[in-house]
Amino acid sequence: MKKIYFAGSIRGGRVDAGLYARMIDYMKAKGHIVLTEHVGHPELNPLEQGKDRDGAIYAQDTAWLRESELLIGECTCPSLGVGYELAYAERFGKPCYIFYNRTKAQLSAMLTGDPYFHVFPYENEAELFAMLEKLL
Ligand code: 6IA
Repeated sequence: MKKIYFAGSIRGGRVDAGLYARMIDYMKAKGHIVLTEHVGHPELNPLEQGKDRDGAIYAQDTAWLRESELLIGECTCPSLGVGYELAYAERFGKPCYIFYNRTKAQLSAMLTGDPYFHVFPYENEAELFAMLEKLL
């Protein structure tokens, strides 16, 4: 049983929200704790904002990052927040596993070029879940 920080795009775009939800359900079904379940929530409104709200979000997410044992990121849809979280997790020595669909996206060289990150390109969801199973 591991405490997982799942990172996925919110204001970067919600096209893959359904996939995030399936990944989160899978991790929970394997008995893990996902600290950031809301990332897969279909009704999360990325336009909602406010300085106070955002400050609280930043404080909570960085606390969860420090508390987590590993980070799993789905990075097909580019997100500044996810990029920030990856660098933050690296700074605190948390293992980082990055998934992206290579038929849909090219990952930033700042991620593929950093030997700290474990990068898993996949072609379809079956491949993604097979990789996740090996990892967890
Ligand atoms: O830049 P992005 O918004 O795409 O960044 C997404 C990443 O930042 C996710 O992995 C989250 O962990 C974190 N994040 C961004 N926004 C939120 C949030 N509220 N709540 C929790 N974590 C967040 C957004 C909802 C709000 C717009 C009402």
